[in-house]
Amino acid sequence: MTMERLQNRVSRRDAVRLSALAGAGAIAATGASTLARAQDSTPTPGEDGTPVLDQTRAPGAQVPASEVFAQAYPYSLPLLPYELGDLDPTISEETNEIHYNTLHANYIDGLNAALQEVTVVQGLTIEELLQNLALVPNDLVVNSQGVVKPLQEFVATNAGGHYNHSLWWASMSPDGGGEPTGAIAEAITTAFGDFATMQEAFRLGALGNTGSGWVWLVADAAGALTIVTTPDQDNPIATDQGFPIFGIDNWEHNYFLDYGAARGDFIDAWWDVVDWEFIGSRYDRFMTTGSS
Ligand code: MN3
Repeated sequence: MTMERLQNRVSRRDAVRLSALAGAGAIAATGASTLARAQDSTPTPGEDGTPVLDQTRAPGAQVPASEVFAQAYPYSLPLLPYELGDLDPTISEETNEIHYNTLHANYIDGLNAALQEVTVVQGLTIEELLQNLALVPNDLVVNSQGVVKPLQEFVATNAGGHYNHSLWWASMSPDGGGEPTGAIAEAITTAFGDFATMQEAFRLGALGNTGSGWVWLVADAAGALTIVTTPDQDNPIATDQGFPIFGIDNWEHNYFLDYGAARGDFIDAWWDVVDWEFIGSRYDRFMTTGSS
């Protein structure tokens, strides 16, 4: 749907103050009358009455990387155990600087803004939120850039963006590289035959993902591994494609400065910074707890 058509769909009927959405449970219980009363009794902030998301950044908010998947709203950037320049030359400081401080931070700001009034999901971890996106009200809202979308879509994109990038940073180390060991290594051999075949499958997955997106190693409930791709910031948990053990961000912002249009070269080079210790632990934890 074009932006113009989407905006044309914004009518007085849709113009519900976000504060009226203080919990999907309340809305589901009381139905349209609650929304109608809120509309009648409160001024509407958007130009055409569409609620505006207040995207105000909490300055300097960061959480230790080990706690990012246990954190509930408001979400924050994971503190990295390495400097942004430490992954050079595989990924330059300039690329990581924009990626971490601007792009990842923007997803967190967008997510926190979108969930300000949605108390029903504020106690959820980022993983639980992706498993329960249906709890988020689906009324149209407008963000700080003037984009109008259902609130649930804003949350899905920004929650995926936060989760995906948190996993991205955690999956790398300046001391990375080499080959996996332990249970993850055995699972890779079972699924692909050998490590090199899995690497090739990653490259082909990334090249086949012609737009912006991610290529993932996912596990099913029994721990069996496959490679899947997702567009944009979709996360395999939300799209029911398995549990993401790790993924490679193949949006152009992640490689264009360092590799130009050669996405395949970036994927091949990335294995020099992959942190198999983290990934092996994540796989082991998933096999015992079913989560991050
Ligand atoms: Mn990215």
